Amino acid sequence: MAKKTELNGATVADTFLAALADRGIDYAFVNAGTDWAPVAEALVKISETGGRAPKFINVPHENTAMAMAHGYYLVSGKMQMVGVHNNVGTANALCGLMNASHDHVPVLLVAGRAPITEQGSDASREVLVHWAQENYDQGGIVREQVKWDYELRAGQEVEDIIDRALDIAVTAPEGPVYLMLPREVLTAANSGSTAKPRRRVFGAVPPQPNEEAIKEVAKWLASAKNPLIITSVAGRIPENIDNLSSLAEKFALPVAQHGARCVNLPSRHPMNLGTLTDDMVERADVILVLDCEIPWIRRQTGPAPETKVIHLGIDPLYQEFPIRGFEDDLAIAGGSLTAIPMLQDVLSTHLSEDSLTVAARRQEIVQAQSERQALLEEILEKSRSQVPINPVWLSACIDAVSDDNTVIVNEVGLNVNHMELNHPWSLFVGPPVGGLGWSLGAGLGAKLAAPEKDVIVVLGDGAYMFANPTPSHYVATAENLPMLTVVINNSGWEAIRRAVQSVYPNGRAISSNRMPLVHLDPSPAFEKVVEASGGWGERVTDPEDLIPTLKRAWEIVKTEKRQALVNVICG
Ligand SMILES: Cc1ncc(C[n+]2csc(CCOP(=O)(O)OP(=O)(O)O)c2C)c(N)n1
Ligand SMILES: [Mg+2]
Repeated sequence: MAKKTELNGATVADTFLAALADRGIDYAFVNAGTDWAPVAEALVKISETGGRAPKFINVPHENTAMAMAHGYYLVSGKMQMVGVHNNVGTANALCGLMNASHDHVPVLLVAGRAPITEQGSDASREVLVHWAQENYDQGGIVREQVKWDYELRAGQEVEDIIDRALDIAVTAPEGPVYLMLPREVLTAANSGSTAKPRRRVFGAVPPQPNEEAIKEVAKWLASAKNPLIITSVAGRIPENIDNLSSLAEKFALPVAQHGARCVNLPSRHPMNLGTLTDDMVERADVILVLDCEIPWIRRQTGPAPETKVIHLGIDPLYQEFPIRGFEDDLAIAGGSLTAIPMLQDVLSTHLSEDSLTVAARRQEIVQAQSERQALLEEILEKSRSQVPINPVWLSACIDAVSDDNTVIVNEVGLNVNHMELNHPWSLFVGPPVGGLGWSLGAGLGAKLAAPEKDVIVVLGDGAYMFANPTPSHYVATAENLPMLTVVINNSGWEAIRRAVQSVYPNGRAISSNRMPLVHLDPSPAFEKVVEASGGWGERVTDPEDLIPTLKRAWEIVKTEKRQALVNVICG
């Protein structure tokens, strides 16, 4: 006869939930399985007895759940939990996990385990799948993408295990951690009915840059004629936007962005050169690569041999990449939050902001910026009436209907050079590993973290189909998270067409009538998919209709609190 599971006394599951809530895990984005039975039981007990637990949100795809935790963190800086079903749920979460890992986003990913006993406990195996759902090494599925993985064992203090997981996840470089919970352990009685409190702040203080090394950088920058700062994510730390603005402005140090995933400088900052171009790299005599994984594309460009190159970041060598061969004269491990003001202080002792060098450079940059602006306007003018709609025009239209309260989550296709983005929350771009299907979930997480903000997700037609649209639209309605989705629909995978063109510029595929592997036609009526969850959808083909349709969609999102989708037929 099996032992009776605990009905009234405290179980490990109760303590687990209370400990999470006490540690600031407000949400659990969960896609459950048979392994989650003890948690379902504990949640009801907790609600009846006034206990504490994160709010559980049912998310009908693991990738979406991962992306929700990801988006939530980007907007709030607060780590959350994702719950999945043993090995199979873990497999489905893996792409989202890679996105979090390479974007340095901490997430507590919790997976059940198939019951480890065949008999002898109420938690023992009761369905066929429990045999095949046990892996020899379940943690091995995720080990390359997480900073820590562990299985909670019988008799262990659950709070200590959670604390260890959270400490590791939030310590820079941040990243996901993986905890497995066997059903037998969760159902076991736990004598301590209240979770042990947490005494100190989470994680370790990030490494500080070496002062001597910063002095060296300041010396090089002070004597540079054409210095250049390249970044992709410095602005992920909101204070960095002001600090970098001040450093760049004071000493006329231009900033270009390569693979920017956030706002690093306000768009109209005089030193913001926008997207990096090859000639900027080739012309510079000192380059500071600041919080940037991929500063340029090596097969295409690179600094001159005498150019001094500095890489600065928490891990300036990006050891997560097996190969990364960007040259440098100095690599400095340290947090940019400290490094930027430190550099500004030291640079002030070498270079006066009123010096002739700085004044001349400022003048030159002002001139170059006005030429750049004129060119951008010319490009925009040409795109304005093109059919099918040009993504440049779409970017400008999205900009036109956005304001300081807008959060843009972009997976594929926006041209930020045609937009004005000024705040830390104005833009979040998909992770560098590019596991498609991220942005709908990330947008939902962003909206949950900042319900007062207006969230717009912009993604390609390919990305939309990767993003589990039915689960995502379902969550938007079920959890009251209305947002606007804009699909840049070119009926295919333009990225693949570009790759073929790049590798075989004179090849057969590029001149064939229909290139293989790139077409997604007939294109589905995505505007109807959102209707299935009570949303509003519209398709736009005429560039003149774009702004009015986007405005109408926003109106529905903001006043009716209904999600909306605009399917933009693009070239
Ligand atoms: C999970 C995943 N599978 C496949 C790819 C390879 N891939 C990169 S871009 C791309 C096409 C994206 O299509 P879409 O969103 O329509 O953007 P477009 O290329 O048309 O601009 C694909 C399939 C990927 N990055 N991630
Ligand atoms: Mg496409």
